[in-house]
Amino acid sequence: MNTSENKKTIVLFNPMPVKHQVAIHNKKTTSLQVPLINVPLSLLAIARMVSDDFDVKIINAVVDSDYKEKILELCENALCLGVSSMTCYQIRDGINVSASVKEMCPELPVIWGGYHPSTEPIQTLENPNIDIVIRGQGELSFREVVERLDTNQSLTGVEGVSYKEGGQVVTNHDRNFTDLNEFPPIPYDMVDMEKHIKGYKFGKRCIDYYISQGCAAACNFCSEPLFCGRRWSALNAETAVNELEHLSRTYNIDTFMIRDSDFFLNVKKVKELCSLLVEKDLGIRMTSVNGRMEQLSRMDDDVWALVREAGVREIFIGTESGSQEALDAMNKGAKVPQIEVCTRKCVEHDIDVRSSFMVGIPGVDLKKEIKSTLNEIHKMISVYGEQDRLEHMDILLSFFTPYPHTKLYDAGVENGMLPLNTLEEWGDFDQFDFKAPWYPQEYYDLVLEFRGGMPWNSGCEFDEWCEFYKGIENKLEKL
Ligand code: B12
Ligand code: SF4
Repeated sequence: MNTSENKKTIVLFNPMPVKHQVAIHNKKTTSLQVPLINVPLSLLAIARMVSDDFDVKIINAVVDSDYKEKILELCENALCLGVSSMTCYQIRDGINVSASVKEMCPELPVIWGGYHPSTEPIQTLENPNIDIVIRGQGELSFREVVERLDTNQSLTGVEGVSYKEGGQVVTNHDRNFTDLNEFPPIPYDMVDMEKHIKGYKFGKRCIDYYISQGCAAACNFCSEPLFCGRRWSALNAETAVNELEHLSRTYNIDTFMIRDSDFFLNVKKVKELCSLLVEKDLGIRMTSVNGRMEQLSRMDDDVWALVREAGVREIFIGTESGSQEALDAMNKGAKVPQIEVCTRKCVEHDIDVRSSFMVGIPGVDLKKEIKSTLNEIHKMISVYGEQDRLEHMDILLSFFTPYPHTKLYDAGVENGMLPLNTLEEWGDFDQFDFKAPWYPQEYYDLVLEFRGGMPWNSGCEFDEWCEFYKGIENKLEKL
C-alpha cells in the first residue's frame, strides 16, 4: 500500500466525443439536443476503486483546455494512463494522446476501457500505443490491474482483461457482472463540478447521474448486449435517494440527467425509488430517463403518475423506426403502435418526450422504411402540436451507424458496407450522418431536409410544419 506521501499518480482521460464542438440548439426550448458537457462518470466509477491508494488525476477533454499538455505533464511520473472510449471521435482523440504519451514515456502502460475497446479488444490492442484493454464493467478489473502494475506483476488471470505479452494478445476470461451496490459512491468531488454543471430545459444546474448499469434487451444494432451480456444491476432505492439528496445539496443541483440504459426494467424498483423520492420531497427533477417503449406502453397509469410525482420530467425512448420490418430487423422487441401509446402516456402525465429514430437499416425496404418512419415522427409531432406543446418534445433522427460485432454491422457488410479493420478507421468514421452504400443520394438528402425542417431544428410552428411535411411526402412519392 502507498502512504499519502508516496502515492503514485494515475492519469485518467475522457477524450472529445466529437471532432468539433457541435451544440445543436433546440429552437423550441433552451436545451441542447446533444449535451456534450457530461460528468465523466466512466472515469469516476473506476477512480473510486483506487483513489485511497493512488493520486488519481482526471482530465476531461470537453471541459479541460490544453488537455494534451496537461496529460503529458502528469504522465511524466505516473503509474499508468487510462483512456475511456465509445465508438466515435473519442477513439481518434484517444489514439493521438496515447501516441504522444508513449513517445514521451514508452514504458508507461496505456490502458483503454469503455464500450469501444470492450467490444473490439483485439483490434484496439493492435494499436502500438495501447497495452491493456479492460472489457465491460471496469471497477474490479481496473483495481486489480493497477495493483499488479504497482507491484510489477504480470496480468495473468486478471478477469475481464486483454493485454499484450511478447507481441501476442492475451485474452483473459470475462469477469462476472458485479452488483452496483458493492461499489463505493461515485466521487463527484474528484472533478471540478462547477465545470460540469449544465443548463437543461428544466433547470439551470443539471448534472449526470446513473442508478443502473446494463440492459437486458438484445437489439441488433446496439453495443450494450455485447458489453454487459444482457445483465443489469441497479442501486438500492435508499442509496440512490441519499446520493441524489447529497449531490443536490452539495452542488445546488436542480436537475439530474439520468444516464441509465434501461431505467424502467424493474418496475418494483422504479416504484421503490420513486416512492422514496416523493417521501423525501427533494424538489429535484430527472431528465432523459431512458425507457423501452415495449415496457413503457404496458406500464400502469399509477406508476406513470408516481414517476411524474417523483420528479421525472422527461423520458428518453428509443423509438427507432416507424417500420415494423426495421424494428424486427433490429430485434427491438417492440411494435409500431407502441410509439403512439407511449407518446400519449407522456402527454397525459405531463412528461416531456425525447426520442430517437434512425433510418437505413441494412436489408430493409428503404422507401417503405423512410415513409413509415417520417410518418410516425409526424404523428408524434401532431400529438404535441395539436395541444400547442411542441416545446415539450424532441426527436433525434439519425442514419443507421454500425457498431463493432453487432448483427447489423454484419448485415451492413453483407449489403456492401466496407468493413472497419483498424482502430484508426473506427476513429475516423463519420458517426453523425453515415451514408450507407445502399442509401441512394436522393433519399439521403430528403431525410436531411425533413430533419432540418422539424420544429426544434427549424423553429417552425405546427401549421407550418404540417405544410412542410406534406411537401416531403409528395417528394418521397415521386422518388
Ligand atoms: C453519457 C453518454 C454520452 C455522452 C458522453 C459521455 C462521455 N464519455 O463523454 C454524450 C452525450 C456526448 C454521448 C455521445 C454519444 N454516445 Co453515448 N452514452 C452515454 C451514456 C448514456 C452514459 C455513459 C456513462 O457515463 N455511463 C456510466 C459509466 C459508469 O459506465 P461506462 O461508461 O460504461 O463505464 C464503465 C465501463 O465502460 C468501464 N470503463 C469506461 N471507461 C473506462 C476507461 C478505463 C481506463 C477503464 C479501465 C474502464 C472504463 O468502466 C466503467 C465502470 O464500470 C451511455 C449509455 C450507458 N448507460 O452507459 C451512452 C453510450 C456510451 N453512447 C453511445 C453512443 C453510440 C454515443 C454516440 C457515438 C452516438 C452517436 N452516433 O451520436 C455519441 C458520440 C458522439 C456524438 N455523435 O455525439 C453508446 C456506445 C456504443 C459504442 N459502441 O461505443 C452507448 C452505450 C449508448 C447505447 N446503448 O448505444 N454519449
Ligand atoms: S434497449 Fe437500448 S440499450 Fe438496450 S439493447 Fe436495445 S438499444 Fe441497446
